[in-house]
Amino acid sequence: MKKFLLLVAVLVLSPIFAGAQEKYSAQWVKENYNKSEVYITMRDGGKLFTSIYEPKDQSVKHPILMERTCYAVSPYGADAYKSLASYQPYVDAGYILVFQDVRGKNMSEGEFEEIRAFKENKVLSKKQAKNVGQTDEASDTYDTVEWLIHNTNSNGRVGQKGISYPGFYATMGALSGHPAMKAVSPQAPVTDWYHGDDVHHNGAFMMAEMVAFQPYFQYMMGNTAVRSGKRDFRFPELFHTDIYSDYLKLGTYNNITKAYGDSLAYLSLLRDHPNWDEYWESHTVTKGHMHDVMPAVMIVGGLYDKEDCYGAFDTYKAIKEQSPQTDLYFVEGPWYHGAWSRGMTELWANMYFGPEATSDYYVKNFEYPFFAYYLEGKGQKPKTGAMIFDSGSRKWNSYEQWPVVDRDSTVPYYLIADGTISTSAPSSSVSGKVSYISDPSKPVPYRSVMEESISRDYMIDDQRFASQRPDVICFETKPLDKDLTLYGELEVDLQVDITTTDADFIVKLIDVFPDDFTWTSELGLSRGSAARVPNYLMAGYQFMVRGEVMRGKYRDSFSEPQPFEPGKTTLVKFTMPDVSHTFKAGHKLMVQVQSSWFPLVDRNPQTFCNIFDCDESAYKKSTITVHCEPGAASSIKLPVVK
Ligand code: PG9
Repeated sequence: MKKFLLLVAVLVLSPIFAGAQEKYSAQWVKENYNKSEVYITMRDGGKLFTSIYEPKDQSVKHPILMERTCYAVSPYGADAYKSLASYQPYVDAGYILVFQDVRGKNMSEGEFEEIRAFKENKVLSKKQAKNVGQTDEASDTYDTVEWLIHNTNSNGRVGQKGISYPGFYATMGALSGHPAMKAVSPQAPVTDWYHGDDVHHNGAFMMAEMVAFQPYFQYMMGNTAVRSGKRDFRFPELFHTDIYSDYLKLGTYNNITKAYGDSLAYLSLLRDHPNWDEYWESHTVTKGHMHDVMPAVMIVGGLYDKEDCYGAFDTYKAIKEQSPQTDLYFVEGPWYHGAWSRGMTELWANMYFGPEATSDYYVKNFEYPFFAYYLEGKGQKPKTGAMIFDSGSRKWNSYEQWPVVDRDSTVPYYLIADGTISTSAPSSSVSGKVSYISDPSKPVPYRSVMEESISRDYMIDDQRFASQRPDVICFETKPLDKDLTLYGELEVDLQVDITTTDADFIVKLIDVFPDDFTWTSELGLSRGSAARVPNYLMAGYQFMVRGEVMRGKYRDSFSEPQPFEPGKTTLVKFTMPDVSHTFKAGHKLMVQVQSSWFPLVDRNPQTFCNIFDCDESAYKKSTITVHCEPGAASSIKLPVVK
């Protein structure tokens, strides 16, 4: 009897509970959306797999928000639904949500091309298409939008957004030329893989992330394996302990690629293109292609994004310069890669950035109002310009445009041989130089914790571990007597001599917290406060505001590397991604200089060669000397807000 009653209870109550499915969950989506999976045919006949979620309510026309991705539009299967929790405002506003596998990836047909080159002078649509071979991500977007507005219950207004590689596809979407594409948001967009994003920074190879990524990306996401279902590859067991030890043991780049049987196409391509050349030029969309951007564009980036911090600034500046008529918006927060869309709270690792740094704040105040205006005609037109968070004062600032201080208006802060920093160039009385030995067999670790993969936290880590090393030289001011605000571009000028023929230079700009600093006192909290603050010893914390590497052989030209003449004083000048940070009174400004950042960056053998194709014998110790003398002064040029 009891079992019977239990069964009745389940049968009677379940529809009620079913109806109470958690909103935006996969089950809830299944009950409120129709999902269709279609192959949309591009102008050259290629078919791209597209997953479409349409609200069941067909009584009104809906805006379309699309994401094109190389990372799979799972779950696959018409009856398999995804949670739309991360699309909450768009679900609430009844958007059609579209997800597409880009050409050559996962379930789509065709050949994949890394950061596929944008082709100028393409035909704009199938009707005009005479030479249909002219396709790229922009034309694939055009053809997709054309199909969507004629085959869904859309209001004829399409938006696109994406983070990282999907951010790159959003940039290409902004160049599609389709009149229905009204609003695009490239977020942490992959933009320039040679100067500052993901693969190289200033010509130096960002090894650990790239080597970890490529096998997964080429094999697991390649459409041959995915569409055939045959994933018959086996990755070599290269990593056994922590990445510092593992990569040191692996040694050369050739050892890594040989372990994969030279099967990782992109790693082989890097060996063939070690310098900036036509390949990189043609695959960097901001180099002259960001013209005639028709839709409104909101660029989003993280000041502390370890992958594409550079790309957000670069894309914004390129559109501002090359497409001045575009409604352009720029939002930069104190974020790691994708944080604004992936649950950022008011604190991250050892830092507290406050309630305006959260992803909820971002969506509510920036992203949704942008799409709502252009795709729904809702609300006031947002004010174009830049919204940039100050990671020192923890406040948003809005500007007509960014940077506030450009490179030509920066102020030199000179490195003084006694370890201080001065706004006056070194005079003969303080003239001198500082040396360290850079030993490739004992590279400077990129953080103090040993782990299995690169951590995003390194971007805001405490740098005290490094300042205690003999192969890291430090310069610092006295405690500041008033706030020092830096909003904009910065540059490094090092006058150096080395005892070999090549070297890397890593410079870190650091905010040194006072010796009595605690978050509770900083935030005016009572000692017993229950507020969430990081529980790390912050007294004397060395907060990395910005760090960047420069591969010395490219100091005069990224396309024509030059060896150093041992012992000859040489200028190494390079840029670092923009900053927005106030060093508060009582804090100190520190600069650290070193010549390895391992295994974040591959080791420079410190002999002039193609590092992607050298052997262990090339790796040599080098004595690095930084000059702080009249006529050979070293400095960091800072975007000081007067
Ligand atoms: N920016 C990330 C990445 C792309 C390609 C190689 C390495 C990293 C990303 O798309 O997530």
